[in-house]
Amino acid sequence: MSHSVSIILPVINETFSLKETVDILETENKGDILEHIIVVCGKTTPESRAVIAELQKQYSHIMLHEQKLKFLGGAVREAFDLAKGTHTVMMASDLETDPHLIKDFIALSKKEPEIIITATRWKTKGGFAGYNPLKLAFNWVFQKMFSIMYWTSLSDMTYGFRIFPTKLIQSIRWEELRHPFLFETVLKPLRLGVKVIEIPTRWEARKEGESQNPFHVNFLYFRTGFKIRFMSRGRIRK
Ligand SMILES: Nc1nc2c(ncn2[C@@H]2O[C@H](COP(=O)(O)OP(=O)(O)OP(=O)(O)O)[C@@H](O)[C@H]2O)c(=O)[nH]1
Ligand SMILES: [Mg+2]
Repeated sequence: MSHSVSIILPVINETFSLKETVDILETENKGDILEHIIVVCGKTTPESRAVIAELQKQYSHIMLHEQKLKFLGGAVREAFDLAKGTHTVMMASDLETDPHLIKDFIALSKKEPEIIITATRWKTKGGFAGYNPLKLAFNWVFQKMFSIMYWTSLSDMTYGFRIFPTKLIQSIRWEELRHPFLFETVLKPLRLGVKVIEIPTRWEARKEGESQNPFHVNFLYFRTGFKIRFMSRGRIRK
C-alpha cells in the first residue's frame, strides 16, 4: 500500500523557527512528504508571511491556507479536510515539536498504517526545558487523571504532535476551536477504539514569538475530557 504524508504547520509569529522546521523535514524525509499545509490567519505577522513566500519559492509542495474558523483548532481542522496524503502530521512551527522526530513517526506509521503515533514529553529524562513549573505540575496531575478516566497508559494526551491516518481524522466530527482541540484529537480516536502509541521526545520552549494559549484556556481541557468520555460513538463520527 502506498504511504504519503501531509504536514500541517499553523503559523502566527514564527520566522526562523518555521524555516528550520521545513528545512529539517525536507532534508530528512525526502520522498515521503507529499505536501506542507501552512495555515495562517489575520494575526499572522508580515515577517512570517515573508518567510512563507520564500519557502514557497524554495519548495514546490507548500500550500498556503487562510483559515476561516478561529484559533488553533480552527486552523488545524480546516487543514485536516485539505490533506491529500494517506497520513497527516499535526505539529507546531515554533520548534516546540521537534522536527527530527518526524522520520520516526513516518517509519512507524509505514509499519502500522492504521494507528496513531504520538509524542510524549513524560517518558524522556528532562523532557521539558523552560516549561513553567506551575503548568508542569498541573500538567502531570491532569495527565494521570485522564489516563485513569480513559483507562489508557498514554502519558501525554495534550501535546499536539502526532501522525494520523488521514481517513480517520476526516471521518471524525471535531468540535473544539481553542487549544483543547489538541486533547480532542487523541480522545475521540481512543473512544473509537483506535490504537495509539507514544514515542518519547524532549520539549524546549520557543525562542521567538509568544504562545497563543492564554492561561485560563487550560481550564477548558477538563470540559473537553469529561464531555468526550461520555459521548456516544455515533456522535463522534461525522
Ligand atoms: N494559523 C494559526 N496558527 C496558530 C493559532 N494559534 C496558534 N498557532 C500556531 O500553532 C502553534 C502552537 O501554538 P502555541 O500558541 O505555541 O501553543 P502551544 O505551544 O501548543 O501551547 P502552550 O504550551 O500552552 O503555550 C504555533 O506554531 C502557533 O504559531 C491560530 O489561531 N491560527
Ligand atoms: Mg508553542
